[in-house]
Amino acid sequence: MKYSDFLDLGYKPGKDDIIALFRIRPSGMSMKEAAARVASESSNGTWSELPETALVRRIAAKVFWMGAHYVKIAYPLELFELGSMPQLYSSVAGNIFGMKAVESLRLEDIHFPRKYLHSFRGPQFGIKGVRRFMGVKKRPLLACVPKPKVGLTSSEHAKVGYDIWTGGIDLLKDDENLTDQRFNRFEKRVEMSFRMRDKAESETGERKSYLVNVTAETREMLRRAKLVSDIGGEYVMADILTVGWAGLQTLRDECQDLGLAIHAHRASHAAFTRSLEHGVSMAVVADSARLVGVDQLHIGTVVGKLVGSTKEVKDLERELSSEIVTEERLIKKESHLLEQDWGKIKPVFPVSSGGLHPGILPDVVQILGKNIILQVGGGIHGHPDGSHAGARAVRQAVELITEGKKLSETRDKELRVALDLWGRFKPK
Ligand code: CAP
Ligand code: MG
Repeated sequence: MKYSDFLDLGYKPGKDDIIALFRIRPSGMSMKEAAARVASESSNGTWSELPETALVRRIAAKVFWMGAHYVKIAYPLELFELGSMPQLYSSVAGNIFGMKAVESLRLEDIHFPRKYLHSFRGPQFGIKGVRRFMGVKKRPLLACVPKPKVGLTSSEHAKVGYDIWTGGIDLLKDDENLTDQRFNRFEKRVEMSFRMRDKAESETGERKSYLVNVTAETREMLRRAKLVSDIGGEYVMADILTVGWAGLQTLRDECQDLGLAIHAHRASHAAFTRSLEHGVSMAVVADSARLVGVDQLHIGTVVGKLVGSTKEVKDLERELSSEIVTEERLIKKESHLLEQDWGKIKPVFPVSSGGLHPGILPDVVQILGKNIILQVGGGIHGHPDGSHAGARAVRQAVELITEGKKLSETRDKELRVALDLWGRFKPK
């Protein structure tokens, strides 16, 4: 088979095909030539002509649609190993990004057929399950990461937990790079924080939980997850890209047995999602995380400290929480989604985080709706009256937003102080 055999613009994808949408900028050749090379290298071809058997022809990918900048490629299901996220990435997000045939290449979205979808577990709890065990029906769930992100001792960390839980926050969250440092040992932190959690629950009468970062080498990560379950936790948190898809799949299996939900932090994603011309989009990462089965995933804020356009962040919310995603027209330079029926794979709770504070929470809810988790770190601990007051200000803001009122109507001191300090400041 030669490169041109991977182009078939008359092909109609079958119901079992995996479809990938790429943005391609060819290098010194036509779009057709570049697209055929991408289909070849991401399925079963190479630069030299190969003898073709019936099997080789059958599992070859086909470029079946081309626009000015985008192409769609269909991959027969047989090319893939069911239930293996690493193998999917080795194919459709593998060698192709380094091909001399392309100036740049971006994998924008993937459509999965039902057979492939159902070879993965998907979330154990999803949005409804999390709302049920947290006992929060309508308002956004609230999370808070201690700051400094690293640099508190285990007991200081637990004390911050107590302050924010009793201030009205539902979830204490570890930072992505807080794991098991000398000054803040994992086991001690977990033990002390859960003791505080129990105290906060009995004092407030509300359900409280802790997103415990178990990120580590895979076997150690499983050991830490077991510890969380033994102590009565509901969640583990993992930095899904730095532990890798294989590690995450193993953790997902373990969490099924332990009955734990997974909070997914996406640290390092922007290394390959940020360029709109090259790499893998965050939508693909979100799809993959939903398939493997995380229960909550960071998607951005639009108005906070990290990059993410309104369109991109809204698309991520749609991809995570819809049962059926409908395809939209391709828009130049923006992200866009392929059609996807998620079947029995549950929706994932979108987490908006990074530079949030009370004054800009209404903007986030206006963009994403109320079925989200709002995570606030610096915007709580930077409150002039401390973390407890900062937590109260966030809860007061969210109560007003949920009732459809303006923050300026507040009579609460803590919220007033936060609004006077930050107004609608957008951090950078
Ligand atoms: C937020 C955060 C998260 C970012 C990650 C932080 O803290 O805990 O890591 O939100 O980005 O340490 O920066 P602040 P994303 O509330 O203090 O900003 O959510 O986009 O994945
Ligand atoms: Mg962080």
